[in-house]
Amino acid sequence: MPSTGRVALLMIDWQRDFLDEGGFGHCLGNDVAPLRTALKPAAAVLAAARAAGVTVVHTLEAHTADLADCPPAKLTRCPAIGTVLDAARGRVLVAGEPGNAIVDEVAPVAGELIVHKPGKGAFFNTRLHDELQRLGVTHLLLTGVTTEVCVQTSMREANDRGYECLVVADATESYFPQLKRAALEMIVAQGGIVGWAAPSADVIAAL
Ligand code: TIU
Repeated sequence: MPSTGRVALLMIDWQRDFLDEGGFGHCLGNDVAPLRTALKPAAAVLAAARAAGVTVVHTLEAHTADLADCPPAKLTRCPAIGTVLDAARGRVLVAGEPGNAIVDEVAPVAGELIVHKPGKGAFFNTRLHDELQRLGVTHLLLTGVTTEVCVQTSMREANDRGYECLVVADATESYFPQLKRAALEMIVAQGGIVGWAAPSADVIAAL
């Protein structure tokens, strides 16, 4: 374990769009209930990271109001983006809308970094790499949703940028249990080709 100053915790896309009934994830045809099972371990890792003085970064899959940062192919395949499915939730995957908020269980506190990302990966068209470099971060812990989409994409991007990465296995979840299993397997295969996975209890003990 490196000194805590070199570690950052990435909390990936814990937003209502993916966790709530009636949100974006639900409108894609998914049962959203399984995602909530990872919230308790994620909240525990978040609390331990805060207590240890680890840098905390929250990402959101969030577009600008004019959708200028949304690639046309993404919009074609997900035409719900930018529309209102439910007035209480506002526009889907648009920054600042109520549905784009992080759920209460893992809500950011003052001083934590919040990164809006237009893609699935946290490094594409964001300031994340620059911020982490500025802070001297070399090692990343990842929690979030969904495992095989935004978490895995972010971890692969981080791996290619030279970060040592570990995904917290019970603090990430997918709409598809078999895809979560496969994503975790492919990350650690071949001697950690993308990085490592460990249960929250081990990560908390190490912090
Ligand atoms: N659909 C799905 O599984 N995920 C996403 O669209 N975004 C994230 O994973 N955050």
